[in-house]
Amino acid sequence: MAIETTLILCKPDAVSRGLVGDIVGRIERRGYLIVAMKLMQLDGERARKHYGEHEGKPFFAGLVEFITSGPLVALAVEGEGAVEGCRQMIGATDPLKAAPGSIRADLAQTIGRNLVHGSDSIASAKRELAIFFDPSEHVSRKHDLERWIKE
Ligand code: D4T
Repeated sequence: MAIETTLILCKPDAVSRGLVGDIVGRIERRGYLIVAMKLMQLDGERARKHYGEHEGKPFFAGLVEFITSGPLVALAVEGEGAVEGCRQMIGATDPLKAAPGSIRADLAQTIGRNLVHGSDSIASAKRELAIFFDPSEHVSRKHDLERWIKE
């Protein structure tokens, strides 16, 4: 494993339901480090870019409509194996299939309103982070990394 950076989105349903603090709190308590974070409203172009792999699928239009429907909170999250670790914390796409204790199992009911996005690979994380953040928006948490993460 290595220190990785992943993109986490608290989608518009999470913001609307007031669950951002809960979700961010779980990420922080796991020990992952937030290196960038912002509340923003996504435009259609960026939404289609982010969900490009799903273009042509029956749920694509609804997905873009939903992710652009209200503000979301985007985070760049850093830590040892953070891509896989965050996916574990988030749980399976369908909340009914998500592991107990995961964000989706605890807080969501349906696949179309599953609260959170987490990059599914290091390559996706790199591509997706560039959609949401300029490199200059990432802050260094080197000091915290050295203090809190030990192999
Ligand atoms: P995201 O990308 O939001 O972290 O979700 P996952 O990585 O867990 O799942 P995904 O990429 O397969 O799906 C992206 C997004 O589309 C919604 N969705 C998905 C949907 O509304 N209906 C569906 O049938 C599927 C497969 C939910 C998440």
